[in-house]
Amino acid sequence: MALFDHAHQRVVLKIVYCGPGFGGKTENLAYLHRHAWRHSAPGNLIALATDTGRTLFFDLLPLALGRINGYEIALQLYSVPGQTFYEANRSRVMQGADGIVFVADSQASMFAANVESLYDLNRMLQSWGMGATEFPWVIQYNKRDLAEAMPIADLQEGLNPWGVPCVEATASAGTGVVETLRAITRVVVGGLQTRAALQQAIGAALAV
Ligand SMILES: Nc1nc2c(ncn2[C@@H]2O[C@H](COP(=O)(O)OP(=O)(O)OP(=O)(O)O)[C@@H](O)[C@H]2O)c(=O)[nH]1
Ligand SMILES: [Mg+2]
Repeated sequence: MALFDHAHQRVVLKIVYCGPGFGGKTENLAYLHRHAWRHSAPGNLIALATDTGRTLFFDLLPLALGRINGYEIALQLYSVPGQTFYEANRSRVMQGADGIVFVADSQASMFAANVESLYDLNRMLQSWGMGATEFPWVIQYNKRDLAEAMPIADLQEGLNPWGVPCVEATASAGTGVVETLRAITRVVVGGLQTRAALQQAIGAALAV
């Protein structure tokens, strides 16, 4: 849960990107890192990957957003490994998340993998004593550029019976990446004024 450090007037929000293997989670963080880097807002992108670039334990991108209502706000963006056999690593990294982005792969051939990964996410939320409608999370439909991408209506019907917010993306081109980050912070942060200030701070940090 959000780390409030009242002594130093600092709040850290932990956002975790999960979803099927090869869906584009690391690509989201890499894009945010590249774009924030020019404005010197983020720390380093720490990527713990296999030598083929698959996430092994996690990626971590810290993003400092400046002061809101007197508090220094920082996001810690994690991506977990999507591959099924890394479940133990995944659940360890997801512990304490304030919000989750489920990166779905829009390709028809990946539909079953999306369903399996969503099942995994639901089981984890249940183990935290939460239902899927009680926890702040959003779905990103990634890889919209590919010919095999399913129509959004079909993806919504098949993958999002809860009606959580969704964003279309082509992470490799950066499309929809910042919108996704805005969407998850919108559902994580309560209070309209704080929410608006946070959206502005994200825009400033990423120059969008
Ligand atoms: N065409 C296309 N390729 C994408 C898109 N997003 C990511 N990719 C590619 O898909 C591959 C997998 O992307 P990653 O970001 O490594 O996937 P991941 O979800 O982190 O995978 P794991 O770490 O194994 O769980 C890479 O080759 C990316 O460049 C997209 O929107 N369109
Ligand atoms: Mg990865």
